Amino acid sequence: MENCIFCKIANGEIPATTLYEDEDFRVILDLGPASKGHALILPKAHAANIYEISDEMAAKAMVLAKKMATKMTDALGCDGFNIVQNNGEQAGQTVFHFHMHLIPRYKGDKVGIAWEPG
Ligand code: D5M
Repeated sequence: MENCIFCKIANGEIPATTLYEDEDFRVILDLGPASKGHALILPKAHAANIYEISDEMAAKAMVLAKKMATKMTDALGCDGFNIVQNNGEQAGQTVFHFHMHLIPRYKGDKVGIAWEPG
């Protein structure tokens, strides 16, 4: 989709720190991390949110989230993991290209996850 920053990042037109890539997804580090290692799963095909993404891609994204969380937990030695996915402005979505947040958690950390806007 034209003028979608996550389309451009996912398809390699704008640089980002890439942790993983395959034909359907790119996983990058979040520019404003909530914790060390905070990453985003970006599908290469545009879908604005959970309502638009195909069942096939939603299923693949979840399988990839499981793999990434497992590998990142080993690599980072974190103590827990949040997987967050926002849909719509009211739910805190700011970039309107479907993405999943992978947020490593560490003992004693304080992470402000926007369950409520503002
Ligand atoms: O999450 C959108 C997330 O995307 C938010 O954590 C910042 C991040 N972001 C925005 N622009 C970039 C770029 N250019 N690189 C990496 N990360 C980025 P949401 O769920 O929509 O609030």
